[in-house]
Amino acid sequence: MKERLIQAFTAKFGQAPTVLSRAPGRLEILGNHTDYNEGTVLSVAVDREMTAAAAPVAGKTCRLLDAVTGSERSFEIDKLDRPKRGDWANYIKGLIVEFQKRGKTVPAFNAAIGGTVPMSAGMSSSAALEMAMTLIIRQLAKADDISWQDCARIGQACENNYVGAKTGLLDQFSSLKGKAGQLVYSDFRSLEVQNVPIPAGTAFVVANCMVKHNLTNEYNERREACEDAARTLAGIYPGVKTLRDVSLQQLEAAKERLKPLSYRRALHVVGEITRVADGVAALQRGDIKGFGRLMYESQYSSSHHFENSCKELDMLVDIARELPGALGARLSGGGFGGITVHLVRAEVANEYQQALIDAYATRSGLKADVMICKAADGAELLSL
Ligand code: GAF
Repeated sequence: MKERLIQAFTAKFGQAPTVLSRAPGRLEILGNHTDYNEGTVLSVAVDREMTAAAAPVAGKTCRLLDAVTGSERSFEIDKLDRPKRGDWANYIKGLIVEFQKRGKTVPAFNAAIGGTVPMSAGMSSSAALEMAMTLIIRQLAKADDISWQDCARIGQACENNYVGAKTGLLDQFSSLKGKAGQLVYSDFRSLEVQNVPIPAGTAFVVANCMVKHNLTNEYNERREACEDAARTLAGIYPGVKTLRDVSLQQLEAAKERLKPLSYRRALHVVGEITRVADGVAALQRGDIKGFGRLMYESQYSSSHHFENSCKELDMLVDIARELPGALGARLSGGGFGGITVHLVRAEVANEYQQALIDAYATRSGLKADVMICKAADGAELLSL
């Protein structure tokens, strides 16, 4: 992987790269749409990653190569004010803008990117690309004072301001703080993370339902509804700033004063934050079945309260309930299509994978892309 990227870089730009990085994609295991409500999430960085190689150049022109598709871009480093809708280069230009806003001088550079995170499937290929490139730009700009949390914020700001999706910090945190064999527990209020061991004898099976709806509009609408609920609740309960501060009991007691839609969105988020705490406790006492049940409850809540599931995702989770070896399953990430993550007994993971493909094909007529994912270490610069 690394060697092929270096070769592609050298062939295209006629120079050797001076800096190289990798950053993994992620799965969200429990805690859906909680990050931008200052909640908590259990996620995992996976063994599918984006890699990037770069070298500074004289002048102002940056050149980019997507070493997988051969697609190329070039732009002037001091003319980045207007994103081109839908262009993959936005994920890099937006980062440079954020470094510049923080007073950093980013030299022009050539960069080649590659990777194995499936695109637009819900494993956060975009955050993986952002984090791989953020580490590189930090190095090129000699910006050692940019902390890992700042790196995550730079990726988020790139999404929010340049790409136009009002996403939280989950994907960047997971990509940066993953660890082999471990989950990532993130607290989006304190911005602290801890690694939590993945229960022995389990595996993650990931199924792409092969349907994708418009994420950006739906996502931004969900966020607005959560913020609307938090504003109303802040007027009722002193000290409430975000949905993180609200218990399920308080939410129920205030139900009639909330817009029905905002109430249902808040019910999902507050329920998810509760499920993350319950999930951590279940893992601590070695209750894998209890943990799996929380994943199913999370899916129910997505489907009925947050309405960020779809019939294909529901179908994959329904199939899981019938297959031997499944402990729990739910959608992972923003929703509206994309992937489900299944926690299964490791010894049946291969058979489970095939059984899921077959049952989904029979019921939906679609061929799901199904893979087994392992937990991987977080993003890093690599030696050349
Ligand atoms: C997407 C977003 F990018 C994350 O910030 C998070 O909100 C997630 O959806 C839902 O939990 O991956």
